[in-house]
Amino acid sequence: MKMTFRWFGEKDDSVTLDQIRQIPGVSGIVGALYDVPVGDVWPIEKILDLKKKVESYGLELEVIESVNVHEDIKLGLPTRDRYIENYKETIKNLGKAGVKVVCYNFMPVFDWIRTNLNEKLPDGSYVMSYDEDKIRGIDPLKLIEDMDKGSNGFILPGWELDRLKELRMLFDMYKDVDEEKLFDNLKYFLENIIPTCEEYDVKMAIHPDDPPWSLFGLPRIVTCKENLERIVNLVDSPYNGLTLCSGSLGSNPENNIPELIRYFGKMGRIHFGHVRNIKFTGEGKFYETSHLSSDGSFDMFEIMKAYYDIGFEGYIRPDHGRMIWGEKARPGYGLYDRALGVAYLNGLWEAIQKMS
Ligand code: DNO
Repeated sequence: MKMTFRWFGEKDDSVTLDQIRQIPGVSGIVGALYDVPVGDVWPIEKILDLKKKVESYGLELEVIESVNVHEDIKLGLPTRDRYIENYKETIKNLGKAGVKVVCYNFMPVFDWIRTNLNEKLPDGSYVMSYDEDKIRGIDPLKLIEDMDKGSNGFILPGWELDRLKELRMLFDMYKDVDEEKLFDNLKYFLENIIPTCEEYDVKMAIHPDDPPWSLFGLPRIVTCKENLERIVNLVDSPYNGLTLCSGSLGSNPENNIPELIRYFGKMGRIHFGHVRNIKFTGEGKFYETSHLSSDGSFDMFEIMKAYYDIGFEGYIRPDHGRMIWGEKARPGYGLYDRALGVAYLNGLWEAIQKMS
C-alpha cells in the first residue's frame, strides 16, 4: 500500500507541498491540472512541470484525480470521438510522465453531492453532510448555488461553474439516456481508451457515484457490487479498474465495504482506495466524520484489514476530513484532519501487519 494525499496545486489549495511532506508516511500526492478545460488534451509540458514541483519536495506524482470525462462521451453524442481521441492523448502524456493511475468518474452532470458543506458538530468541528429529503425538494440550480456558497471561496472539484451553466440543456439531453445507455457509453469509452492505457501503462480507476443512487432523475451506474462487476467486465483488462471509495459506496448501507475490497481486490481490479468514514443519522442521511471507527458507522480496522489481506499494492488516500482547529480550506480537504487520518490509517496498517 502506498499512502498518498490529494493536492489541488499551488494556486488552488490552502495546503502546501511543504506541509504534506511533513505528514509521516506519505509517499506521494494525488494531483491534477486544473486549468485545462474538460475535453482538452493535457499538455505534456504542464504535466512535467507539476511532476517536477512535486518531486522537488521528495514526493511522487503517480496518481491523477481526475481526468474528467467530457459530457458528450457520457451522453454518447457523435462528437464523443473527438473527445476520446483527446483523452487518449492525455493518457499517453501522463504515461510518459510516469503516472500509473487515473481516477475518473462517469456521473452525468454532477460530481459528488452534499447538502451542507459546513455542519457544526457539538465539538466545534465542521463537517459535510447529506440529507436525501433536502435533495428531493431542491432545484438543481439552487443546489449548485449552495455548493458554491459553502465552499470557503474555493472551486470544489467537479463543481466548476462553467460546466454547470448549461444545466437545463444538459438535463434535457439526458432525457434519452437511461442506465443501460450509460453502460453502453461507458463501454464504448473504455473499449477505445484501454488499449492506449495498456500501451502506456496507465491504469484507469473509476470512482463510484457519490451518493451511489440516481438523483434528479439522472442515471447513475457506479453504485453497487453487481454494477461494479459489470463495469470491470465491460473490458476485461487489469487496466480497467476501480477507485474503491468507502464513503461513496458505503453511504448505501447495503454495500459492504470490506467485502467489496476483498472481492474486487482479489480480481486485481482495485488501483486506488479512498478511505473515508461517515456517520448515519437516518435513512439517506449522514455526515462525514473523522477517520476513527468510533466516530462513524464504518469499522476502519476491517477496511484496512481487507486491503492488507488482499496484499494491496495500490494507492490509498485519506478522504474528506472535518474542518478543525479553525482551519479555512476547501471543505473536506483541509490539512489537519486528513493528516490525522493518514496517521491513524498508517497506525492500523502497522498493527495489522505486525499481528499477521
Ligand atoms: C470529491 C471527490 C470527487 C472525485 C471524482 C473522481 O471530493 O471524491 O470529486 O474526485 O468524482 O472523478
